This record gives sequence, C-alpha cells and structure tokens, in this order.
Amino acid sequence: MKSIPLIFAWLVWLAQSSNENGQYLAISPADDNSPAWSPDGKHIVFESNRDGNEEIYLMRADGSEPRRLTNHAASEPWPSFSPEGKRIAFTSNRDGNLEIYAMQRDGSKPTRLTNEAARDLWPMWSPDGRKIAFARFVEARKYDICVLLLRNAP
Ligand SMILES: [Ca+2]
Ligand SMILES: [Ca+2]
Repeated sequence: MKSIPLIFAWLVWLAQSSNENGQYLAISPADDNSPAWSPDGKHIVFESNRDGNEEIYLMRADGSEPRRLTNHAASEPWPSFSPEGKRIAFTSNRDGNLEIYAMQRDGSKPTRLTNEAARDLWPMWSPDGRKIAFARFVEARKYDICVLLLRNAP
C-alpha cells in the first residue's frame, strides 16, 4: 500500500470516537483552535498555524474545503461569525497591539474596530448583529468585558 503524502494526510484523517456524551470528529491533527460555527451550521471558522503562522481558516463542517481567510505575519486568533453569516470578527496584533477586526466571510475588507493601547481580544457578535462583546486586558489577572456598538450594523 502506498503511503499518503503528509501534506494531504490531515485532509483524510477523520477519526470518530464516542463517550457517554456523544460522538466527536477529530478533523485535523494540525495545531487548530478557536472554532466557531457559521450561523447556518455548514461551516466552522477556526485558527490554525498549518501554514507556519496563525491565520483564520474556514472549512465545511465535515473538515473539507479548508480555505485561508487571512494572510498576515501577525497572530489572528478567536474568530466569530456575525449572526447573518456574512462577516467574521477576529483578534489581530497586525497593528502592533491586540485589536478587534472584522472582515467579509471570504477574508476581504479586514477592518479594525478598536484602537486602544490595551490588549483587546475574544470578540463575540450579539444575536442582533449590532454589537460585539470582547475582553480588554487591564492588568495581570484582570480583564474587562467591553461592548462595541457597530456603526454600520444591519
Ligand atoms: Ca497571521
Ligand atoms: Ca488594543
């Protein structure tokens, strides 16, 4: 039997296991984290360093068709879908400081939403699409929860 080239191995590695709480699918052995569902349940947005640098990816819920949405030397963790599924909020230090950004679901038009010296991270969209809650680092072991009111919300 021919061995599977490593570059494709993660695409076909779909382990299924179960315990008393249900079944889980381990979709990829790469260093992937920060998963979030699209509102229609068809996709999962997540963070991965599979290309050597933390970026945001979108894949179908079965792990197929992964697509990189960001391409920047900075770290880009914690993506979150807007409730209508058209935009994705995320965290990035691409401007030298952790800030909240949003982009279209195809990765286009990344826009910075915060501009504070404090570290701003972990955005979560409100169900009405008009606000984003996030955490702001204040000092060691202390974060605040902040809410951003979006100007161009639906
Ligand atoms: Ca990056
Ligand atoms: Ca900041």
